[in-house]
Amino acid sequence: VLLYNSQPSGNCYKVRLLLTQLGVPFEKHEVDVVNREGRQELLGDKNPALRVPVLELDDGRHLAESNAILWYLADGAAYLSADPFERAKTLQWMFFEQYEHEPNIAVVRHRTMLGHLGDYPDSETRRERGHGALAAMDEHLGEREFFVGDRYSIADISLYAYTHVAEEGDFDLSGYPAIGAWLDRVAAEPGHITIDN
Ligand SMILES: N[C@@H](CCC(=O)N[C@@H](CS)C(=O)NCC(=O)O)C(=O)O
Repeated sequence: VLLYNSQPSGNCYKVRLLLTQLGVPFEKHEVDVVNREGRQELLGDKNPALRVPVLELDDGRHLAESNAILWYLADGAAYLSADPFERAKTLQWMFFEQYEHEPNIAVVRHRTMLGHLGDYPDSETRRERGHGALAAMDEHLGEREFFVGDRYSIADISLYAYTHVAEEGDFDLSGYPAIGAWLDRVAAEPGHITIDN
């Protein structure tokens, strides 16, 4: 398979991590996520949102949205439960990731890395909401090892991607001990790779 990729993107890292843990070989096509020039030509017929990640299957079909890609790749494997309730719980946490977590933590990190944080009036609101998401995660993880069904799954991969680099957005994680322990557990999973891989 081919992955339209941005190396620092947590959304793309989710897919690289799962592909690696599944042992699926893949190639990367690097896309500049700051400069939008040529994006329509490159991704127009592959992802209506013109964003990465986009996975190109060997038969030429394309799939976008990081969590949809995780779901497709993990279905039938150990990283996604076969139990209907646990599958719905997995979706619950992946929607949480896209609504409560990523728009706040990933956006603040991105702006911080580019030195633009202060240019946006909503940055502090996003930081507060990001902390709200982290507090919810910390409470959930206080009683369990992983997000769903007490085993590592794509819910963990989805939430790990931007949590483990939250400090690049100046989110202090020291007040979230259960998240700290969970980050270590995820990083100790067989086949784990870091975001620079
Ligand atoms: N909801 C999408 C978000 C994808 C996304 O925001 N991709 C960013 C990189 S992390 C991107 O392509 N940005 C370029 C742009 O918006 O022009 C997902 O989960 O895959």
